[in-house]
Amino acid sequence: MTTEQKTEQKAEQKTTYCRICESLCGMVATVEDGRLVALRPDKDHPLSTGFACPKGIAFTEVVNDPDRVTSPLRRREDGSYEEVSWEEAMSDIAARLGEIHRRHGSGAIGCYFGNPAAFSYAHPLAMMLFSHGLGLGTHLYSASSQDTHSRFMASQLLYGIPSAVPIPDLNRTRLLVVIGANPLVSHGSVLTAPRIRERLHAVVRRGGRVIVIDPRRTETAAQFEWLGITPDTDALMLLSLLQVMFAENLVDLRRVGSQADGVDWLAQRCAPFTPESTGAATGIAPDTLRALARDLAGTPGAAVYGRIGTCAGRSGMLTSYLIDAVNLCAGNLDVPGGSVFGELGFPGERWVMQALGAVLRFDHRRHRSRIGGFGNIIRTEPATMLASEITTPGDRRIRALIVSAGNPVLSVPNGDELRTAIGELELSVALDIYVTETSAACDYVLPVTTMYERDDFPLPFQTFHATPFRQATEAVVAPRGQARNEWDIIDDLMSRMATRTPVFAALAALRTGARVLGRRLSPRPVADAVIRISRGGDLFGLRRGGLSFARLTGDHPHGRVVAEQIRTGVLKNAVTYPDGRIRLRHDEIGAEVDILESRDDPEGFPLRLIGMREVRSENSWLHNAPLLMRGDRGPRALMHTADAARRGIADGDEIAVRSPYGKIALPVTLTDDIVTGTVAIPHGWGHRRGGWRLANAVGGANVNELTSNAPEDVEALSGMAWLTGVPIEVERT
Ligand SMILES: Nc1nc2c(c(=O)[nH]1)N[C@H]1C(S)=C(S)[C@@H](COP(=O)(O)OP(=O)(O)OC[C@H]3O[C@@H](n4cnc5c(=O)[nH]c(N)nc54)[C@H](O)[C@@H]3O)O[C@H]1N2
Ligand SMILES: Nc1nc2c(c(=O)[nH]1)N[C@H]1C(S)=C(S)[C@@H](COP(=O)(O)OP(=O)(O)OC[C@H]3O[C@@H](n4cnc5c(=O)[nH]c(N)nc54)[C@H](O)[C@@H]3O)O[C@H]1N2
Ligand code: SF4
Ligand SMILES: [Mo]
Repeated sequence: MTTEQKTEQKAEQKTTYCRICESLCGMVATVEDGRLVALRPDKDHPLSTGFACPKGIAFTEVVNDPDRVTSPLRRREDGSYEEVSWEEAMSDIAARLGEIHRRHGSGAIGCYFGNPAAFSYAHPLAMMLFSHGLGLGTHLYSASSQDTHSRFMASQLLYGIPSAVPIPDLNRTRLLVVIGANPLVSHGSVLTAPRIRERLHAVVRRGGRVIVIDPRRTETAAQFEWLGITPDTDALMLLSLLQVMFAENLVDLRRVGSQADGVDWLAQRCAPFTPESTGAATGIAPDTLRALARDLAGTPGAAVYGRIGTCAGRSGMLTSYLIDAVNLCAGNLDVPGGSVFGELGFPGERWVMQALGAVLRFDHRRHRSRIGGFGNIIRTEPATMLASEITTPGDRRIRALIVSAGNPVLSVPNGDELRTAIGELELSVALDIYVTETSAACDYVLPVTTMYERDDFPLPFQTFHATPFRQATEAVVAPRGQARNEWDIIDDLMSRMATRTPVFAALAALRTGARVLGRRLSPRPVADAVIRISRGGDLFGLRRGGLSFARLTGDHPHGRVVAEQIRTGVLKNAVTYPDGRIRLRHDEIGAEVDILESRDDPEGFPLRLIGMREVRSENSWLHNAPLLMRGDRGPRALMHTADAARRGIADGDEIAVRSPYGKIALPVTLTDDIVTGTVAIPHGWGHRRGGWRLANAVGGANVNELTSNAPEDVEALSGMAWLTGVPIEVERT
């Protein structure tokens, strides 16, 4: 037997899936002596069929990273960290947190959970139970206010519930218009579709078209049709699409009237926005826009899809609303190949969602952030206000903060101010796998498991699958060092706190009950129940051969397609207003349209900043994996050759970028593949103080030093951060 064969024998192959991005590609983990030694794409996964991107493969380096936090750390006076035991860390945190709660109430406590939390079924649940359990005053934040709040708010207005976000029916569409998304790099967002590149090419192969509307000729745009647009003008462009559809009688008014109220109001509001009147601002020629409106209305099964580029401008909520309005008026909402609503498919889903929608709408009206007065979206406040909530004296001032799976110092506008604010807290605790720009500012860093060290089911993404699909996994390896999963840490914290709110008391009772049965309190039954009652589930034994958590991991390790296509004709279930009808007419939408026409731009900042995701980054946190950092990594600005020439800037020069809110410096690459007047800069860089050596060595500039955390720069209704279309000027340094 060769050495290789011996290793083969000793090594176990475990089927699982990647949870870095929303594609959720199938993976096979090679585990040797309990250690993860390799990850490769799972050929037998029904949707990703042997595909994984470089990040997915490189994740072994994250799990085994020598710079990973593997025991609880406590910060010393001088800013360095000492290792402490879990017992020491947890008893101190519980005592201090309990004391702050007793003295100041739940309003003195803030919790932020970042993007990776959404990939675990247990983690968001733990954060919700903890923060709401402390009382209704707790400030809860997530990455969503920098990502999807505008989209959620539009859905709340249109359909009565933030979670009703339609996705393009990728499998059947004949015309896909992608606005402000770059799926060839991002692999899809609010849309789970592994091998998305092939799936887009398949649209063209079956005779359809893919059009990308983006200020940059992105990796996606380069492979399909590109329509360049001036940043932050999508709302104008969409209003014009609607104007053309109504003016040219392309809207089937009877049909739309059967789905929605307020069509006349919408027609009247968009009437002034002829393509001629918006063309100068958007940069899109009137004829091109007219043709697009006719194609959208004339193609059975066409879909408009928007993402970060349409969500993160100053009018993200209005833009998201208008995308759906265009889909609706073109006759493409809730039809095969159009823009469709995923569902879990459990009995009584409609009534459960109606109740949930009513609660969330009430909560939005009722609970306002202390600074800025922003309404809650899915119970979370705008993270852009976090720094001010810490530094502004008064009732409900945040004095203790728990950050889990987030790096808000780099991901939220005005990171510097947030870092300083964290330093002023009475207590700050980070749950992370690394010491980052954010956790380095915290009193404690608690080591957590990576995705391969926990069981999982991607609960939040179930309704965004382009092909309805279920997969669950057991942990592939044991936690490294003393790492624990977030549920166990938060549960332990709650059990140690003397706080006796109704939720804490109920959890204590459940914990005791579990102990009597010789078990620990676990959220797994929640995920199991969702799987069992949803489409394909075993309905707790009523449906033979149906799915449960255990059946998924045991009998279907590669996952299971539960329906070939997304069901259409489900609008009455998706809309949670009691009459089941879409509501187009809203004063808030009217007000946003008015703002479009009255907005002034600051003088001296003629260029516009946009974001740019990179193939080998995931927001701020894969910059310590050697495989992903090969070559000349680090953020570079991308700007048009003509804009550069006018400023005497050459390719590779170091430039200073100024906005009214801040200034950074970084090297520039020149290109003609970007709309003039636009500069693209990736986010997630700016590593200096963390414990990750490779990331620090590259460092890079934090683009969020150019964005604003003033309340007036946060979207009024949704609390969405303003991250794209920010006015800037650049010069050679
Ligand atoms: N490789 C990689 N993949 C990722 C991530 C990552 O960091 N790296 N992050 C993940 C996360 S958290 C998310 S939310 C998703 C995001 O998924 P996507 O939204 O698909 O990704 P982005 O690259 O941000 O694409 C936004 C696009 O909008 C364009 N844009 C900017 N401003 C405007 C505008 O005003 N109008 C229009 N029409 N377009 C505009 C940008 O040029 C860019 O091409 O990606 C996920 N996947
Ligand atoms: N300018 C600009 N800013 C942006 C964006 C943009 O396009 N432009 N995009 C925004 C978007 S869409 C997003 S989603 C946010 C992301 O914002 P955040 O979620 O705040 O930041 P991330 O960089 O994703 O940081 C994730 C952290 O979680 C840690 N981590 C990884 N896995 C786990 C885990 O399993 N458990 C725990 N506890 N920790 C883990 C990582 O080490 C890292 O520190 O950034 C936003 N900010
Ligand atoms: S595209 Fe890459 S990062 Fe995203 S799930 Fe697949 S392998 Fe993971
Ligand atoms: Mo995101």
